[in-house]
Amino acid sequence: MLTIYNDRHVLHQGKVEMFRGELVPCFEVPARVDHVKLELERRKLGALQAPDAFDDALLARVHAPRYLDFIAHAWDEWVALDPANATRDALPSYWPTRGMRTDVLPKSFPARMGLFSFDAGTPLMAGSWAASRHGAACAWTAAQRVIGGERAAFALTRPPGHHAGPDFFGGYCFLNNAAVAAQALRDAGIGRVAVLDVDYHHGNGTQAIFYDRDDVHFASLHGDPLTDYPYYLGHADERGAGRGEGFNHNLPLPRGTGFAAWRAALKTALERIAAVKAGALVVSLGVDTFEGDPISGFRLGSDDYLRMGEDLARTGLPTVFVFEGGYAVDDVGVNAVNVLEGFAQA
Ligand code: Q9C
Ligand code: ZN
Repeated sequence: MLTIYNDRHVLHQGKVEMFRGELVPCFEVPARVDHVKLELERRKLGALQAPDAFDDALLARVHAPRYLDFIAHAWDEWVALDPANATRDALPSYWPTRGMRTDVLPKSFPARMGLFSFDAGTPLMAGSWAASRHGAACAWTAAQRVIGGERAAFALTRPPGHHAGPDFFGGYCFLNNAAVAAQALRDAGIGRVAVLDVDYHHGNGTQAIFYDRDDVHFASLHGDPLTDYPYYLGHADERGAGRGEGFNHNLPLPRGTGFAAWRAALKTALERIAAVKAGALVVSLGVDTFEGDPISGFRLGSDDYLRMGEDLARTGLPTVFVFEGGYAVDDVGVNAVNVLEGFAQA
């Protein structure tokens, strides 16, 4: 499968994230992508291509200008607070809650950092912006290849994207790569695009970006937000708003879900995608549904990812795969590439 890759992802390399009251080493590490790349090369599964030149204005198709402006300059502002910050990752510690103002942009950097985020698990460092925008460029380029006639293309990138919303970061994500790809497919004239999110965690950012739109259908299979991150979104009764009503499809599943039940939910999601007459598919490909994942609760085995790929291929839709989560680092390569191989061989 044609894979769009760039090595700038290593510029984003968090030291620590807040987890249960302490700062612990980051789960989202550069080695995740290295393993996928090695496995693609080992199986000779298609060529690796660099992303095309990318115009940052394309990011403003899915993100708010004041958010992009914040993220692009956040590291410099963090270091300007205190030169000693240069050796520390930036993390938020204050958030506006119900009844507080988000329309007035504070001058204080920590206050803005909280306004534009929703957790303390997403460290930002010197290379986060560069890595994120080159990652978005990979997703955009993968969409361009599919527009150009490829049956499918894979954006092998990190940091992941599906938790990043119109104006917020979180869940290890800053720019929503899948949304950038979906918007690119729309801009090329595909009437309706489906985004299918198979990451263990609900794609709250992608849902938020497209919630009131009927031209991008969002479907997500994920750990039930009653028990799992991101907790405050991803319930089955979130069906879209306004014109977008009926074009948001959440399928929360309990912790411990194995492949048989997961696959039945996938069938339900794919039937709806066919019913809404999507002309292209973007897959948010997280493999943190794996039984060995350290932060997730489903029980998919490595071979199940081959079947997943086969099921996705049977949609017959031009497909952009975008890499998302998956933290069992040694297994991430085999599991992600199994999906791509199952797809390619179906
Ligand atoms: N025990 C992605 O997979 N931490 N992001 C949750 C729960 C945040 C995951 C900890 C997980 C974010 C792209
Ligand atoms: Zn995830």
